[in-house]
Amino acid sequence: MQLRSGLQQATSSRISSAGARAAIARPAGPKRFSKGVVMAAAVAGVAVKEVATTPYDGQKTGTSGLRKKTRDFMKPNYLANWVQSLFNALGSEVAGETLGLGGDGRYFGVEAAQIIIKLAAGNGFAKVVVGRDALMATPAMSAVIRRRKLYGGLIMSASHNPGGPDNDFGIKFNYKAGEPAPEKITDKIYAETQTISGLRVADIPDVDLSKVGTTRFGSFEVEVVDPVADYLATLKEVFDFPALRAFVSRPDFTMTFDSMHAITGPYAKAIFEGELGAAAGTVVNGVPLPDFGGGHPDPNLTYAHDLVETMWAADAPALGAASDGDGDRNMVLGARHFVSPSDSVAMIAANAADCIPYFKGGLKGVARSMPTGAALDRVAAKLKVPFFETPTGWKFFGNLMDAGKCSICGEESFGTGADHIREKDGIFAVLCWLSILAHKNKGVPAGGKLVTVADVASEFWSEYGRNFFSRYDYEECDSAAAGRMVDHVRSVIAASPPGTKFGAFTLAAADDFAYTDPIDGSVAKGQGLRFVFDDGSRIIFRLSGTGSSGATIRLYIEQYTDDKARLQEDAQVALKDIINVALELSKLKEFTGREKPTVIT
Ligand code: VG1
Ligand code: CO
Repeated sequence: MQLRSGLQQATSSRISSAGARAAIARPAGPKRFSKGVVMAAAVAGVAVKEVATTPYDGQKTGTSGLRKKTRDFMKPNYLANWVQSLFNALGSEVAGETLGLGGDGRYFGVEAAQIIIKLAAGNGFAKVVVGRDALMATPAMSAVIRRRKLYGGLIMSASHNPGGPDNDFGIKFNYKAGEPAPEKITDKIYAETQTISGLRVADIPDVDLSKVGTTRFGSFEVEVVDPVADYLATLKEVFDFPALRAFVSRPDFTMTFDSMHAITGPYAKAIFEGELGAAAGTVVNGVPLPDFGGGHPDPNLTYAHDLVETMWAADAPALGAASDGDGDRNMVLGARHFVSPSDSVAMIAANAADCIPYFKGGLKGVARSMPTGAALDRVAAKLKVPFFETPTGWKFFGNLMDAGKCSICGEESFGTGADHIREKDGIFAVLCWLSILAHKNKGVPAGGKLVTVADVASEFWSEYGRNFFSRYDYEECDSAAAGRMVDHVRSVIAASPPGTKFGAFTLAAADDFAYTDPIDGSVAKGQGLRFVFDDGSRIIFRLSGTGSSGATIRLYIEQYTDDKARLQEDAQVALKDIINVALELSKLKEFTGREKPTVIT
């Protein structure tokens, strides 16, 4: 509770009179503070303290929110500074509005929620809707914002980063349509954090977040809600739950879902075991723990190793899946079969209209992030729907969806989603795969051979060919060394005109990816160094924007084949040559001293 004592330490607090005035709209533009000013009540009946503060360095939003060490977030006013900066950036818009709030259950979440509630009341919000025990998965927050028409929501999560006092905490803001805040908002927040001088804190007690119900302070309300209900209602509008229930209850079908001790436990239990009637115990590691059981809640082949073992066993279930800390990522596996996320989004898109009621009328368009494998491009061409290639990070999909140009989108980083909400959605992806399997197995009698995940993949590859894809992560490298490697790769790009040979590959183009949003014209530059070869193969380098210390280098590799004899090849074998080209041209080992990546996908 260091942070709260930080608020209390402030010497320049003033309590304003708690008059019976209605909410006062603050003037547009950032709010500036001057010592000793008595603040007006932001909401009728609530006294507001003005608390002096000073800026912290480096409160810059990365790919998805602000992520730092938990101990940084626990420093006096660290979280409050960022939240107040957000409210300053939003200006008078927030007066009388309702804010959503919740997080992935990691350490410091409940304390953080109490701080945020006081700031929301102090800044003129009329109401906060918060998940019970301050819990709310990222996709669920997006659903809550949309269903309840909230002004926006704050998600307390560092997603797939480990949690606990010695690991990471994070915060992100989602806006009116449920989408991650666009860069024009996050840039403003950062500017505010550099000059912040005061906090507007409502003088109200902590709220009991353990029980569903409403607490009132004057005309300010805090409503504690079941974190699952709205999200489930949204998913019921997308999928045919009775059909899925019938399929899941087949005695010859089994599945397992690993919540990795993170937020999806309560959701997965309610949906798979409750609504769909899967056997008790289908959901494993289903109780959210403040430190995720000491694990790394990132659903990939390295960190979800228990699930991988289960799925490679002789008696493996037909479907296995896992999700990350905040529930927006998914990994999908069949028995002894890994579905690459780049393929997963393409396979879902190819089958969506036939298998999922929400997409019955066809897709409006599809989108993927630039480093994501290009299988989805082929599906778009076949379906004759618009296709978009965006920078890494979900915030770039929001505008396309709001404009009705994109139904399904995905990222290679285990992110899959659709326009039912504005976030990637782990459980949604699993329900998509269940829907595909349910549809393809409709005519299979009990005891017959079920169509498997591997069968769905093979069928797709024989139709479209296969985009082999792999990502190498070099986590927590020395930042300066990583920077030097990036500079070197830039110099290689500058010196390599089309036609340059790299091993057996001939360069078609190389650049630093930039994106112009087709809806609002905003431009995002410096989004990844890419080499595209004349056979469509690609090598991409990016620095991660979600880490909390050091630099994580991501190397993405892709190569296409329509050679029927090679479709089932192991991706690492298929990509061996091009991976070597990437390591050589970047001198990655030389610059970083790393012999091997930390994670291979
Ligand atoms: C990573 C992924 C990116 C994803 C982001 C947030 O970003 O590469 O695709 O959108 O994490 O995911 P970066 O900058 O580290 O490469 V989540 O589930 O952590 O909110
Ligand atoms: Co996440």
